[in-house]
Amino acid sequence: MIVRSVDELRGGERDVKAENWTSLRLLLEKDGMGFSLHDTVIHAGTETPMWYRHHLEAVYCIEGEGEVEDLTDGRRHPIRAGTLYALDGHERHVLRARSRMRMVCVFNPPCTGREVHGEDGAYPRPGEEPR
Ligand code: 9YT
Repeated sequence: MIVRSVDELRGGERDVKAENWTSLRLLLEKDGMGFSLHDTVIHAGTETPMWYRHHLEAVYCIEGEGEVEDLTDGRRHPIRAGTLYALDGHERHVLRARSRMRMVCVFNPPCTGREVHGEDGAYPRPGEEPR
């Protein structure tokens, strides 16, 4: 059994910071679960384009509010605590955080560790070098 708390991850290699977000990676590929699980804080007022070409991602908002825009159809969906969005079609999207947003994110296949978004907003294909 794996038991782990975010408090013990802060400042370590599972604590990954990018310009618009900071993410604590509770489960990664090496944990052998077949998915990764992230506790991610999106900074207030930010706009983040993303595209997971090689992953499916589910994102469950537990704090804050904002919106996600699906760039494949232009639809904007309000996001608040209790709302889930799941990218079941590898959609390009933009996340806009009106306030600080805290999100629980699950990736399949699992993230390996140090990924941040590439120039195209994507994470590398599993097996490729993390950027
Ligand atoms: C909403 C979001 O950013 N999901 C991705 C997870 C997080 N940025 C991470 O751990 O890379």
